[in-house]
Amino acid sequence: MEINLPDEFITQLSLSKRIVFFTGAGISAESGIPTFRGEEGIWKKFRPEELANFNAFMRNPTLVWEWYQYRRKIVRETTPNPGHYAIVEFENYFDVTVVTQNVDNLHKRAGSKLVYELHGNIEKNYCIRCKKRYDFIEFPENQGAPICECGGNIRPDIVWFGEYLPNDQFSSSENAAEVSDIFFVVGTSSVVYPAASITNIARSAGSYVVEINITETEISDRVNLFLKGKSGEILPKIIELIKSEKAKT
Ligand code: BV8
Ligand code: ZN
Repeated sequence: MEINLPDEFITQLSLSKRIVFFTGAGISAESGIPTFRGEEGIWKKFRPEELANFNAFMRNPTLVWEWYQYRRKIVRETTPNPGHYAIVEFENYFDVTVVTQNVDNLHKRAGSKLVYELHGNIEKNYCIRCKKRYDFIEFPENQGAPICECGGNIRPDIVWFGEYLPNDQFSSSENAAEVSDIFFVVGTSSVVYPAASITNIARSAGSYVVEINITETEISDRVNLFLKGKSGEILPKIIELIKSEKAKT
């Protein structure tokens, strides 16, 4: 697939030091993980209000727990794709921060060193009563929602609708956006807040905002550069370009 990268972008890359990648479900689509709002999106089958919120969990812990077990299984059967690995390669040339809305752990599995997880991580869990952690545990299949030794329900450490984002992750992400030279928005519909407000911070701070998506989104008319296509194809192309430019110097 031919991707034309404008000279302005190539110049911007040569002048930049700090890069932020703000990613959503689209970057994991080529790993086989369904997105939320696309044609094959999981919200098509399950309504978020019914599952991704605390009341739904308290009403029916087993239904919500099994949904996350189903998604954990998908995540564990997938691997990072060339898009994730290209972002790791950027670390050879730039100071890179990844700010992800994804809970699939794929950026860390690909080897990214600095990843802020705004919506949590599907491999992490905690007891709602005593807050005991139950991270990276293989829970038995179809045993219903697990109960902590204190008797409390164990829940996924994921930010549900109506819940606050982890303060440290969010404020560190805002700071990284503020000082970024280039801010990539990759594979997100940018409809979920307050995560999507990070892009506004980058734009107001004067970062060069590049959106990579297979289709236009509601922010596409407000970015410096919109690259239409799959992130697993575009990001490796940009790395190739960087390597060839570096080889000239
Ligand atoms: C909160 C659940 C109180 C876990 C998720 C304004 C301010 C604050 C809150 C709100 C607000 N307005 C509305 C709200 C409420 C709500 C919200 O934003 N609702 C939206 C839907 C209108 N926000 C909240 O409830 C948040 N908390 O508000 O607390 C508060 C109030 C004030 C201030 C602070 C706090 C909590 C939000 C987190 C909810 N958790 N998930 C789970 O099961 O995962 S949201 C869910 O959407 C996922 O976490 C996901 O990360 C997130 C974003 O989705 P995307 O990643 O963008 O995925 P999507 O499918 O939408 O898009 C994929 C894109 O990829 C598409 O554009 C597609 O074209 C593209 N693509 C596909 N393939 C490729 C590709 N691109 C490139 N290459 C490809 N190959
Ligand atoms: Zn407990």
